[in-house]
Order: sequence, then C-alpha cells, then structure tokens
Amino acid sequence: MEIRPRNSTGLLLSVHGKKDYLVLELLENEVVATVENGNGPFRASYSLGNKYSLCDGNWHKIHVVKSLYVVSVGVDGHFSKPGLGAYSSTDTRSALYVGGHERPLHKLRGVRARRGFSGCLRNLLIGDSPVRIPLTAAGRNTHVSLCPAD
Ligand SMILES: [Ca+2]
Repeated sequence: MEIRPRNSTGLLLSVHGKKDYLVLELLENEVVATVENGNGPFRASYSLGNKYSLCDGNWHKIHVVKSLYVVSVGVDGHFSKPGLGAYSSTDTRSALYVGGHERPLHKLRGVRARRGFSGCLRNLLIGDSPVRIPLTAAGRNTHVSLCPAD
C-alpha cells in the first residue's frame, strides 16, 4: 500500500481469527507487523529513526511479506530483518480492517497503537490483487477516493 500519514502512530491494517492474527501499524515512525500463527506472536519492524519522517507530506510505499512463519516489512523498498515464528498458517476468518477498527483498539490482540491511521492511503494490494475500498467505508472520518491537497 501507499500511505501519506499525518500522524506517526496509527493502526494501518488488521485481521483476526479465533487465536491467530496479522496486524500492521505505525508506532512512532516505525512500521511494525505482528503475526500470531497460533504459537506466540512474532514481529518485524522497520524503524525510520531520525533519518526521515513518514509524515513528510510524501507518499510512502509499505510492504508486508508474510510467508509461513516468516514476516518482514518494507518501507520505500528497504526491508526489515525477518521476524521468525512457529507454525505456518495465520488462520483468520474475520473481516480485514483498514485504517482502524470498529472495536476499541486496546481490546484487539496484537495491536499496540491506540489510534487509527490518520492521513491518506491508496493502492492497497493483497498479493497482486487491488483491494477496492468500498464506498460504504465513507463516514467515520474516511473519505473514499479523496485525498485533500493531493
Ligand atoms: Ca494457525
């Protein structure tokens, strides 16, 4: 996905199952993916440190690669060290949430951000398939196909 954040912390994406989950979030200028395959969470993170901020008004490309028991995140083509876990599959049946969640974030397993994503998000792909954000996502401070000052 591509993001243009207005806050350096926020939940980008999450999907949960009965026990398993995958969470992608911004935490103080760090991009973190946390995965639970059923035998304890593991994570990968890419820290921007003081080098530059994701909130610089530019679009940034965020990648998450989750394959079996390995997860890695990328920011503008630079990838984190892989996070290694056990078990192979992340079994989730609930909806994929983008930019926030209908439940309070502190009740969501694996989520450390205490706020949803602020800013603009485009070109969300899963595998090679574009994910169309439905018009019903509008509301709750979400504007579909509209990014102010774009
Ligand atoms: Ca599992």
